[in-house]
Amino acid sequence: MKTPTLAAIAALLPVAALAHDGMHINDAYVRSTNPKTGAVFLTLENHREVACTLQSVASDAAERAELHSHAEEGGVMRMGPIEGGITVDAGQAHQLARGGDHVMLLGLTRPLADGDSIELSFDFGDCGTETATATVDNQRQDAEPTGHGDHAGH
Ligand SMILES: [Cu+2]
Repeated sequence: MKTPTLAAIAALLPVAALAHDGMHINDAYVRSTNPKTGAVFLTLENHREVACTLQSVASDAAERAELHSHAEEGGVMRMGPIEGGITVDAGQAHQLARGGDHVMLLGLTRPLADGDSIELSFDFGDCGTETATATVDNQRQDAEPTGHGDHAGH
């Protein structure tokens, strides 16, 4: 168990010195521009000494959560489920960002508005399970490498 005191100390130390060697989920936020679906963006940090794979995500806020990516097919950007999860090598980070990988929320149990928070559970298989809170922020502007921010409503 992490205590606030340990977390505060850990924040002052470089990654390699962290006592907590699990997966970290940083800077999570949600975009939801229709009442049925949303997309979650965040950064995965692997503080372990082995590669870890995000296998699935669950949330009480939606009937289903899927790992999605955007990919170009014949000049058209399409999004769809990621086969085999998202693997983050030891000591590395992987960003889920607009126009790229994201967690898709399907069948929202209630419409989400700016400022709402949802809880998410991340299954990393052998690397364990982590939870995170994500706040809805439809105003946020990330870098959008594909210019495809309006695709499918997110
Ligand atoms: Cu999607």
